[in-house]
Amino acid sequence: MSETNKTIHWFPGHMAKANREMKEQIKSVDLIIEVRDARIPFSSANPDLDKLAPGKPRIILLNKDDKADPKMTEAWEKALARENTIVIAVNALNENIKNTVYKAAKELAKPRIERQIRKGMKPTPIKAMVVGIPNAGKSTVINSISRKKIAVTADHPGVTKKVTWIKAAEDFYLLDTPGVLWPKIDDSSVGLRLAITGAIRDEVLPLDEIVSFAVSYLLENHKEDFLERYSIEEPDGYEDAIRKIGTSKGFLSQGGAVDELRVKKNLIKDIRTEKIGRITWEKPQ
Ligand SMILES: Nc1nc2c(ncn2[C@@H]2O[C@H](COP(=O)(O)OP(=O)(O)OP(=O)(O)O)[C@@H](O)[C@H]2O)c(=O)[nH]1
Ligand SMILES: [Mg+2]
Repeated sequence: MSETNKTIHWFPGHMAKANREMKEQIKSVDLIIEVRDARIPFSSANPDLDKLAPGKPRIILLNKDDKADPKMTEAWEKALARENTIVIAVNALNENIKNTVYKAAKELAKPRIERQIRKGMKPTPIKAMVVGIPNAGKSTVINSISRKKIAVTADHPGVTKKVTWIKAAEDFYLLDTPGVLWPKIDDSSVGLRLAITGAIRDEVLPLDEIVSFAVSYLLENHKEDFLERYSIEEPDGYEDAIRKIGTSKGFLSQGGAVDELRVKKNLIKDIRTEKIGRITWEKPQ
C-alpha cells in the first residue's frame, strides 16, 4: 500500500455515528446548505450526502471563491447546477451572503410553502442546515448569514435533545451546529487536492507527493504565472523545478546546495496565499 492510499482510512470510527445524527437532523430541515471549496468543487464534496439527504433541495456554496480561478468557478457553477439545486460562488469571509442565500432558500422551499397555503395553513419558517467537510467554511457561512441575530432554542420534534436554531430572518432559521462531512478519498489525487488547499493536515500526506502534484498541475495549467513568480526558466521535471526555485530565491543550505525542504514548504505557502494567482485545482468533467 502506498503512502497515499493509507489516507483512505485516516478517519476513525465515529463517522457512522456522526452520519446517523446528521441524518436525523436533516429530516427536520427544508434544505441543505452545502459548503464546498471553490478551488476543489469536486474533491471537497462528499457523495454520501446524497444518501444522507435523498431528494433534499440544496444550495451549494462554492466558498472561498476569492481564492479560486474566476473562469473555472463559472464553469463549475454551470456544471453542478441541477434540479432543486442552486449553486452560488461566495466569499463568506468578506461578503454578506445572507440575502443571496435567503433568496435561494425561499425559492427552494416554495413548493412546501405553497402546499401549506393550499391546505389553509400558515406557512412554517424555512429551516436549513449547513454541511461540509472540515475547513470548508461552515462556521464562517453561518456567521455571515446570521450576523447580529440571536440564537433561539426550540424543541425539535422526534429528537429528545434540544436543538438550537439561529434566526436569520423572520421566516428563515439555520441549525446552529453544522454537519461535518468527511472527505471521501477514494482517489489519491482527491487527497492531494485536499492537502494543497489545507482541508487535511499537512502531515497526513508526504510533502513530496503534494508538492510534485502541485508543480505538475501548475506547469500544465498556469505555466507563465509559475515561471514568472520564481523568475525561472521552464524546468525539466519536478526535481529540476525545486532546484531552480531554490537557486532563484537563494534558498541554499550551508554547503551551497538547494535547501529543498524550505523550497517545498515555501511553495505550499505561496499557493495557499495566492502568490501564484487564483488557482482551481480540478476541472468539471
Ligand atoms: N479567503 C477566504 N477564507 C475563508 C472563507 N471562508 C472561510 N474562510 C477561512 O477558512 C478557514 C475555515 O473556516 P471555518 O468557517 O472555520 O470552516 P469550518 O468548515 O467551520 O471548519 P471546521 O469547523 O474546522 O470544520 C478560516 O480560516 C476562515 O477564515 C472565504 O470565503 N474566503
Ligand atoms: Mg466550524
